[in-house]
Amino acid sequence: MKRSCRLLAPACLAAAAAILTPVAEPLRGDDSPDIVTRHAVCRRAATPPVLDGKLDDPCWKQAVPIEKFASFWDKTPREGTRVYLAWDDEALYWAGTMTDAEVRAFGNKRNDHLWNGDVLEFFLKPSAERPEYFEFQGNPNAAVFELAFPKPGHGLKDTHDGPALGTAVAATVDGTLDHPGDADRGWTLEGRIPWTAFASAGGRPRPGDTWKFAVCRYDYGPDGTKPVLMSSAPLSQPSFHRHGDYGSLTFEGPRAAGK
Ligand SMILES: [Ca+2]
Ligand SMILES: [Ca+2]
Repeated sequence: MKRSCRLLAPACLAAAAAILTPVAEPLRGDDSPDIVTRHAVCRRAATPPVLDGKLDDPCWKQAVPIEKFASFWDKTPREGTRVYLAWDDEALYWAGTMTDAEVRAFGNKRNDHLWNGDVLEFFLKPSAERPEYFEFQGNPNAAVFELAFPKPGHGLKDTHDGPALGTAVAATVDGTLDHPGDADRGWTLEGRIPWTAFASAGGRPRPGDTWKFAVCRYDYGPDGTKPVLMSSAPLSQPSFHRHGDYGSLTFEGPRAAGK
């Protein structure tokens, strides 16, 4: 299932610097406060979200947003990305809202190389003891990319050769897609990953289990500029496959009524 619809749809502080006050260094790196998301929780969804690219579903209101993204390899915080996660017995759900002044997409078929345009990527490694890890992507065209890597460093000459994992995404664009020269506002992605996708690594987690994860993004700007890469994880190099750097994601069990 792929659905896409498009929606047609800032204060200055004067700084009074004391002469003898040293200039503060930007708050970056491993020093507090943190600029990335090292730990996150994935809450149970009492009702699965409707994949329509609109994040008005109850599970997203309950989710703990993942908001700290950075190009950690050069210690640069990146604003404007907010990701939500939820799960139930059937699937893992993910959603993201991204501010973006130039929304552009590459690819509209499954496992096209979506990272040649704006894309949100979700990496998961279920076990520290096992080598398998997984990559999921969605772009503003509501195209999906899904791959199960049997081990780190496992290349794939043609990504279209990967077996279907059953993921789906929906996307909405607030602005004009692939229309340079005007000012867009952003885009939203909403996706579903069935637990069967993780069969090679043991399938669905149990409440309390912790996996390794990273949510990553390519944000392309005007023609001739390099895309901005960012991740929720403290990646020490600009490679999204460095699972040793990933954050941890704990799957919460059902919450008591009223909480
Ligand atoms: Ca929705
Ligand atoms: Ca962009």
